Amino acid sequence: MANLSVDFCSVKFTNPFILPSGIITEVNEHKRAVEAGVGGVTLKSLTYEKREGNPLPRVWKYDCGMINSVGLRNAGIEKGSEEIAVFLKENKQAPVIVSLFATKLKEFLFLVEKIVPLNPPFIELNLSCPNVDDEFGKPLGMEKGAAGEIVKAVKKISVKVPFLAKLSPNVSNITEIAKSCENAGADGIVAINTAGPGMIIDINKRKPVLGAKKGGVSGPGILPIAVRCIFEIYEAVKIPIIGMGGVSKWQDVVEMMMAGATLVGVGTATYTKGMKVYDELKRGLSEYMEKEGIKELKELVGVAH
Ligand code: RRO
Repeated sequence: MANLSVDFCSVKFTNPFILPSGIITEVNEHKRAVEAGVGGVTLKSLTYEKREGNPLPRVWKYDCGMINSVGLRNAGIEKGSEEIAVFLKENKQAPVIVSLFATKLKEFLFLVEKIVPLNPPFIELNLSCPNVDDEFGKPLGMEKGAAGEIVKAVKKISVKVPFLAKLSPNVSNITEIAKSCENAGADGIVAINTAGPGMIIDINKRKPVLGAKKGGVSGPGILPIAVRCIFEIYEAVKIPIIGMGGVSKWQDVVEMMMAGATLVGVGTATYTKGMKVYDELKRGLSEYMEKEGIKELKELVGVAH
């Protein structure tokens, strides 16, 4: 096997594959991905209050991927932070990214203050959930001013914990938001969240398939959108990028790295191929590196520019 290890914000990952937020909901269940050999795991975004999520069905597969409107189903920060403390103690194999979502700056700061003492390897600020607009309006990270303001305030209190801003592709200019996050002190960018929102209609029932009618689109169909966003962000910022969106084959991983991703999230593909997808990707990537004489993955990052 080629050397697949990667340094990201001075944290070592044994391989570049990350489980994106929300693929697994229960904190403790993330050990399934760790046991399957993923490089790092992102936990489901936590909110201030416990949330039951949107009406069922929340997830629907289709030919080119998946559509979801989970609606931030999570245990809330009190219970969630207790579960995370246990998970962090038990799991030292793969770096953990704790993801947080809020609709107000004050709330974000409260969540960050609760998580920082647990000293996780990373915090992700989810600035981009596509499924709660009807409840809260547009997510804070859809606009560079608000995104920068949150990141700046979080920087002041995050002390030693590096934090990442997760961005939406559903904006007219993703680079100005990424730049604003970098200028405000973010340590890295996660791109992209799901696209859309989209809708699928069951023609027999004559109704949208999702309980919430519309939802974020993921899977192979959005790969070109993700690659374009990562390419543009890479040209605009110096901080590293976790690329994600539609990756299901080793060739997609190479493409995303060439666009500028240092680490690569693989989520929807675990629904279609199971957790063994990480082994398949590692094998494919390793063979490619050996064939091309690549010693370290960083040689690939951004070469398409
Ligand atoms: O929970 C969700 O509905 C959800 C979230 Br928080 C997100 O960031 N992205 C997504 O597609 N779904």
